[in-house]
Amino acid sequence: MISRKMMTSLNEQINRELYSSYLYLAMAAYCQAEGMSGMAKWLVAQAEEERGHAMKMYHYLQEQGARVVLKAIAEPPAEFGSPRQVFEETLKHERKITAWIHELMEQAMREKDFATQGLLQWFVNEQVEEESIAADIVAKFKLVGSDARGLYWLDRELGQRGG
Ligand code: OFO
Repeated sequence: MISRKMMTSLNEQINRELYSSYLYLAMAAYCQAEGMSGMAKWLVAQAEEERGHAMKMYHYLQEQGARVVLKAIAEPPAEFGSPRQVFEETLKHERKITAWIHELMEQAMREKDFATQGLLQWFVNEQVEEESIAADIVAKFKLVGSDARGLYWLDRELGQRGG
């Protein structure tokens, strides 16, 4: 059993993960419209991964006999300026998500909720990976600058990601 407060916090995080999924899907649609189909493919896969994160918390709440309550998902932007800005935004977004996960962990520690700490440890580790991958892509964008061949290569490279 988990506290009511923890239940509310995890429900809020489900909403943030679903928003992440929606945001990445919006970014994918933008990149596709910009002719960057490899980047779009990467972002669609990322959107699916975020839905998986939401579902992980969804199932956990149910296993704990707690109630899942879904709230409205905010509208993501449709324009991002450039593909490079899409990935800079991705990194910023992931850092924000990491901060929220850490806040949840702090709450679970305060409440001595060991089961939720176990769940959140998975997310803490996952965020290290999420940030590192996004930072790596941003670094590659900086490297290629506005070189068309470089961008073509980066698009192909990101398109290698499996769904
Ligand atoms: Fe769910 O990790 Fe990204 O947002």
